[in-house]
Amino acid sequence: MKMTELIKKFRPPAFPGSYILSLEGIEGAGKSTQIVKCKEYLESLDFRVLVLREPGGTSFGEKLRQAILSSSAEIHPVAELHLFAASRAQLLTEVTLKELAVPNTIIIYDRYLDSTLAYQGEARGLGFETILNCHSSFPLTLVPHLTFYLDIPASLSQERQKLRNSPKDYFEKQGAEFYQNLVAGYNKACELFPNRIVRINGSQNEEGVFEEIKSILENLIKQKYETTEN
Ligand code: Z5A
Repeated sequence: MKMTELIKKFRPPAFPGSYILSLEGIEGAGKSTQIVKCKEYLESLDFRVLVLREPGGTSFGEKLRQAILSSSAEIHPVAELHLFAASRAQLLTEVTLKELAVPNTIIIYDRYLDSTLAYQGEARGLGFETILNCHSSFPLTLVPHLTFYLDIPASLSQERQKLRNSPKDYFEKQGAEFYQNLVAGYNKACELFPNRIVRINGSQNEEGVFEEIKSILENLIKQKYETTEN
């Protein structure tokens, strides 16, 4: 299927008053840090908030996560793509769609489709069309209502990884070029989905990053109340 036709297939699920958000970015961009802050903030506004991580989030998905991230063998990019898609489909049906049916729920994804576009599509060289074609059947056509892309340069990612000083996983062992390609991949994803993905300057301090995210969340919530009142 052609790219223009393909893109039209991707839509957020329609559950009144409930939303999916996702946070994206290269390693060390600050996704986990900001997710904690978002959850706390949204709960203070009486939303029911669930955080899910990809790959993972179900017992099947966590086994896939372990298999990928601890792999000492090189995994073929097509195999990687299908493993991430399998974990995603399971998480959507086993958890996300059921939980979203409860009104006032916000599900925050720590990585989603844009990670596959950047990692497997760009850095692993499969191309965006291959990734989107693989996701062109339900439930994989579901996308978040809003995605925050925490934009940091590859050099800052390496610095933050060094500071953390933990053993490197499968992807963290890749070289500098891989990280440059990831940044290029995220930039392309932002161009492809300009209404869904909001770019945030992730090089600021934690509070600065959260202030930007919070102001966008405030707008989303305001819209929700305006829609409910009309
Ligand atoms: N992957 C894929 O290839 N395809 C797919 O479709 C999907 C995933 C879904 C999952 O790894 C791997 O799977 C991932 C892509 C691949 N690659 N890797 N590796 P993961 O979930 O284990 O790892 P991660 O998502 O990259 O998490 P991370 O490295 O922990 O990054 P983060 O959550 O964005 O960052 P953080 O933990 O919030 O912060 C990192 C450090 O920086 C920490 O010490 C913080 O205190 C510090 N930090 C955070 N924000 C700031 C600011 N603003 N200033 C200064 N310091 C900060």
